[in-house]
Amino acid sequence: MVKKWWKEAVIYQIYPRSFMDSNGDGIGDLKGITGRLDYLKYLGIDVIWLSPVYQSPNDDNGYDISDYQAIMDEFGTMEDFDEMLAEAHKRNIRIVMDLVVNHTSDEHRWFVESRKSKENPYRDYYIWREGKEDGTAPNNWGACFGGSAWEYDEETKMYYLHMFSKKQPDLNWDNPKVRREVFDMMTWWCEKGIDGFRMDVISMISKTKEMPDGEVQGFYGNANPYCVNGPKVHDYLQEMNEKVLSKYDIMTVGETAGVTTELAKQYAGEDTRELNMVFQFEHVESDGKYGKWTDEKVPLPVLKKIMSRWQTELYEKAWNSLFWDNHDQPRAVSRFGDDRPEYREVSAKMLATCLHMMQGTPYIYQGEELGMTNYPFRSMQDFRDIESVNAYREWCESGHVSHEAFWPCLTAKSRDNARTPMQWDDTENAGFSKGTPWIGVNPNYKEINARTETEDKNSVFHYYKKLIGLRKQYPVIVYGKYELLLEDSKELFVYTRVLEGEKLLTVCSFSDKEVEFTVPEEFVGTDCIISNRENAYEGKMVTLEPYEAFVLYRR
Ligand code: TEU
Ligand code: CA
Repeated sequence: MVKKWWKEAVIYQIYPRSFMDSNGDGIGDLKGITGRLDYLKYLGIDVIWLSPVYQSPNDDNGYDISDYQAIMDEFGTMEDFDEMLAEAHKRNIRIVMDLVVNHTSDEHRWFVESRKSKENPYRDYYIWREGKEDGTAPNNWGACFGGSAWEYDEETKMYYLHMFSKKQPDLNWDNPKVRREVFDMMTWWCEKGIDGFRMDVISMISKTKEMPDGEVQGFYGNANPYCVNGPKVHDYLQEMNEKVLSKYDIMTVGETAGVTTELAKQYAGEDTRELNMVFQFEHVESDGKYGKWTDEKVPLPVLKKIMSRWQTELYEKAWNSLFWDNHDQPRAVSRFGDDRPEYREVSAKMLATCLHMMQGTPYIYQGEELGMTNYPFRSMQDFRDIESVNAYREWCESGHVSHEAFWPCLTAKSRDNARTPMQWDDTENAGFSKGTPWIGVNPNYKEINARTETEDKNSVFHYYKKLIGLRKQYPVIVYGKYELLLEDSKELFVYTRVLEGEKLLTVCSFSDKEVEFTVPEEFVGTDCIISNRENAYEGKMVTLEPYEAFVLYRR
């Protein structure tokens, strides 16, 4: 397998709004990030993925961009950005930018022009259609954040397409001028010295020409067959690669909603000249009662099957990313582990072990390294996220589902779980801000915070630090071949990795009870390189404690 720096790296995602507020306005900012780079260096990560910091009216917290070459006022200035980049590079930390080019904000200059008239030179930068004869939307497609995917515009009496909120109109990638503008803008950032792009919903940039009604699911028709993995997506990515990406030593990761292992071999193939790796979503989207809203846990055998398929099918063909959570997902320990006080730390460490010993580039979402948990929401007033707010309106206030039935699902899955402020210490507002934070701080910050954990060698933080170190030390963790053991076990996730003469065995219990486990013969008496239990494993027959995890290594 070809060696690459980005295959060996560990990436840390920062959601700037919630990371660190330097000036007391309650909103995280760039200076705040710069001030915490030493913390990230100490943790040992190599790359930061920075969620959007561009100018934005914040309908979707920066994923609605009104100027790609300016910094959001609340986050600081371009000078602050340059300083952050320089300080990161001094510490050998690279910065990967979020590239949101499936859509812009409706306040972007291109869209302001586009909606003015049918003849405007920017008209064709977006996707405009006439309504049906009776004046209703061109088709029945629903948007990801609720409502129709079409918005009527008075000015020209036509509809524009928005797959997300109505303040996020989709760009028309079939227009070569749009592609040129985007590639020029990317080049500008590359020339500045950034180290890569995480590409927001990049699998959605190409739409079919025909736009028929979609199959009704919930309240609207499903647009995905016409908008996800569309007819020209690979052409456009190859063009982007040729014109921009191939000219720089950068890394790229595509947020490829709807990707399969087959498609990943094209998006992130070893030699397909598109992207370096993808985010796949099968393991975080295999649940749902009301659309994505559910309070049920994915059964372990299902989870193992999905993760293992990605491990084996991409081996030596394409590269994958590894993640349990991000700014769109609930907290890992609350969702896949057990956030009850007695199990929170041990299960957070177990989940980290399970993920970091796999093949792929691991991503740590801010606060995951502390075992931060979901937020105890009390009322709708606590929510900030447009998706959560709209969902409550669409499912509950409309009378489709009772509050009692929907509430546990909403609170379990809301994106706001991930967006509460980073917990730095046990002072007011968890040390995040001297003002009033834009979103509530999780009340558990007195116990769960970076200061306490950096001082305690047995903390979740130090466990992550150790896992990152192991990845640097053992090539088998990066390049080894994966094999799942005990496929049908409902409690244990066990797998091996093999590279030349080296072999790893990873054993993780997802159970809150004791589980018996027999160590495979070839690993009896070998080295335990990490364990989340005080008296590490010994012998052949093992009684695993709740959420126990360990890794054995042999030559
Ligand atoms: O998310 C893309 C996406 O597919 C989301 O619909 C995701 O599945 C959903 O948020 C889960 O509830 C990206 C960004 O990561 C997200 O923050 C943005 O809101 C979205 O694109 C629009 O830019
Ligand atoms: Ca601030």
